Amino acid sequence: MDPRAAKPFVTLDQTSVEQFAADVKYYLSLSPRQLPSRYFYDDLGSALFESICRLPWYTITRAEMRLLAAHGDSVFRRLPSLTHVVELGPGNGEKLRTLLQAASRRLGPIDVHLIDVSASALAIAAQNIENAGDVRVITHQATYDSGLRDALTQRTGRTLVAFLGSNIGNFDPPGASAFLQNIRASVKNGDAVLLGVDLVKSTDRLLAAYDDPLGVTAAFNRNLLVRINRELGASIDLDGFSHRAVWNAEQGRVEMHLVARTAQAIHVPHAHVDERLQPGETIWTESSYKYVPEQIDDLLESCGFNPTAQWTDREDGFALTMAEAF
Ligand code: AVJ
Repeated sequence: MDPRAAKPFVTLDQTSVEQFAADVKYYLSLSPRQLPSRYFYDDLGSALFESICRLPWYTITRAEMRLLAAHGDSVFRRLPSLTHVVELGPGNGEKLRTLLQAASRRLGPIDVHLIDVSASALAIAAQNIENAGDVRVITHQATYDSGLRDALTQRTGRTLVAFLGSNIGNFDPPGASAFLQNIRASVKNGDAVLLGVDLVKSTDRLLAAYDDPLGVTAAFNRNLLVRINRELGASIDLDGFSHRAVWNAEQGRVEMHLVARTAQAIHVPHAHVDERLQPGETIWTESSYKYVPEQIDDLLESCGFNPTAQWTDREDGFALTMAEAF
């Protein structure tokens, strides 16, 4: 069947309640206790994240949009005969739309592959990108790994893989390397990556971005508990946990935690979880690694990509880096 007949077409690969339950059980039993940050993004969590992006204290989104608008044309100039763009975790699609619209010459026809675990995010992103030029949007409801494999088997010509929004910050250093090496293994020489990465800045600014005065990030964090209650039949006392952001200078990351205000019991019937937390005990829910520009180049190079351009926003400390597979 001509894939152009169904547009956008969707590949199913949904995270199940069973997987969520298994992850909650496993990660809560670790020391220190954890919950994976990928579970932030249900409908409410995605809406809260979109609100975070509008907060005056969270500068990542605006800084990156400025860079994409200002330098998007340079990105495409460096990629003549581009035929495919793959974006991992497109969010609402506005970043990629801004990039595509920055091209001064006519692009296309271009196949745009969007990969995300959230069907609703994909639908919104696809809509936002479909009218950004001569593009055909193909969505993959999948994890990055399987979605990427899927998207790249359909590649015919030169490909750009975009990983924006400082999403790479959620990987620890070995994870970030493994992730980029996996991309490298799936692309060909001359294909490129575009990486948006938040930079190290003053502790005050880093903490304000992850512990905002309006409490939106706190709500985003505590929504994990809301999900466990609703989806796994638990009755965790939401008021029993407070939000905490920490700058871990040694590791170069902002950490988010949920802190038990008093002794807390976490009983999750569907996950066979029965944990007791001491007052002050924490659940580590996210790491957002921050980079210095040279670290980004080194990371890319060590993973088989040759950095060809880097644009930085000095005001908000953000870097957009382009690199070519060698
Ligand atoms: C979407 C992973 C880039 O780490 O800054 C925002 C998520 N967490 N506020 C980030 C997030 C708290 C965000 N990323």
